[in-house]
Amino acid sequence: MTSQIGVTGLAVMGANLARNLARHGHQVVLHNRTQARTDALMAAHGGEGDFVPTTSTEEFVQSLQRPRSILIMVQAGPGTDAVIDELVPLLDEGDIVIDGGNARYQDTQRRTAALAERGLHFVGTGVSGGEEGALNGPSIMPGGSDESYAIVGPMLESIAAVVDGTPCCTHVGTDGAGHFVKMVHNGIEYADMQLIAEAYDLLRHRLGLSPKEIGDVFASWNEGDLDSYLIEITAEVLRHDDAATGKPFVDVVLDQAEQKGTGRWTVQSALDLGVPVSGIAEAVFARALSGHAEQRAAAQKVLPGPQVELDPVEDRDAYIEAVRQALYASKVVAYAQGFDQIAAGAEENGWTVDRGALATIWRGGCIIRARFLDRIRQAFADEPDLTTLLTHDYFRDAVAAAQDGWRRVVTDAARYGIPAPGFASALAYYDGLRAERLPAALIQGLRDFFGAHTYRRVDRDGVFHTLWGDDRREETR
Ligand code: NBP
Repeated sequence: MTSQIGVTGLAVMGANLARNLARHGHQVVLHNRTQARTDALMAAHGGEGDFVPTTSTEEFVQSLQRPRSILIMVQAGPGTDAVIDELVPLLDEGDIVIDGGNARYQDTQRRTAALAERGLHFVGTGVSGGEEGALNGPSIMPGGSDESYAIVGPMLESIAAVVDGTPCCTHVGTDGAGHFVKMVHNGIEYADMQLIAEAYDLLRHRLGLSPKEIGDVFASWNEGDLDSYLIEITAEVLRHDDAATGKPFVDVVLDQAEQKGTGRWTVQSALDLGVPVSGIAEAVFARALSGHAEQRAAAQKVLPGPQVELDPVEDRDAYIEAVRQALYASKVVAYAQGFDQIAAGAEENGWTVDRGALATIWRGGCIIRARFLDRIRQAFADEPDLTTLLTHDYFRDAVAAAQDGWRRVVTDAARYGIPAPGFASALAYYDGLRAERLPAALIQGLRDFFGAHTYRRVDRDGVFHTLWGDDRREETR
């Protein structure tokens, strides 16, 4: 299906999405605050399709047929509000404003409500895949009303990545749902990268492999269950040598990971929802720790590590397999936690989010694309109300099979003082989930002791308090 759309914001993402839309036969009306970007796009790629460049917001809006579909691709936050404020007075009832930036989902809820008051549709849309995906097929997560999806959905589906004949674009839910799931997607991406980094670190510092050798290990893992974009590019980055020094590239990069904020938002939201996304949180905190250069420099000088010699690893291949198992099992935990957060967010906000459909559209186009997501899609197809991915037959058996290696690696990391917070916390989560009794009972006792916070009993209904400062009689509250 071909139609017309306006794109405002022609930096790297907007320009590439505009080109992708034009290549799929849609007429694309172009606008950017600074005219030079529109001119540059026309000069370099104007011949690729049916573009209509405009020089002002008024001309942009007037060039679009009603109901208008307008995609905003500007810097998230105040930039998006500034563009909306400029556009809205010029729009007519029924027009659709799509925000493809990395907006906070609460901002999207606010904007949806404000535009609805003026009879306008707002479609907060997650877009993943970076620059390359925007041009050749991203994974697209639109929110908004059914009515607006009926109009813009086919256009967005036409430019999305395609896996097994299915476009990587689905109507996620109303108002902020699209940006919420994009946020969690990014959180999962943080966890994925942290786990990959821990696997690398163990192979390097426990086994003594070179970056190139580890790159080969990752390339071989990419042939199996771990087959994914991130594992594939890990092999590439590890095999790369720095042109200036001839050293492994990974050795000349400053070891301080940066972040733009979606990982932090994911954890903040998870805290509000009470969902333990420990894998994502560890990844966000590990990046934060890496950036604390002063503390690290001070600690390196004085904090002793374990006083043990590195035991030689007798079976190198078995150790590599154990690390693969730790990576795989920890990854299942991180994804399970991310999907739990999506379920909780949907419930809290009144969205109907189909987790299987999300796994389906994350199979291609986006940064976390992986063969593994097809298993997740299947799990939710088998059991749409699955409480946790970890109990689905496939993942239960896969993690059980990986358990020995996972435990060995976490033990080893602790013994030799190699930080592996993602592997270790995922294992603690797994053990916490399956434990028959948790020490939470003691915590309840302490809370009752110091604050009369009460507790429930295993053998009787009701709420109880023990008179700790008195004769320790138990009262019913
Ligand atoms: P940037 O995030 O770098 O934003 C640059 C664009 O925003 C330019 O077109 C700029 O106009 C415009 N802009 C700004 Br800044 N303030 C404005 C304002 N007050 N009024 C009007 N326009 C304004 O561009 P990007 O990297 O292409 O990303 C666009 C969006 O897509 C962002 O929200 C980003 O988070 C999201 N996203 C990015 C990726 C990625 O991989 N980069 C992936 C997925 C989503 P100017 O030319 O006049 O300065």
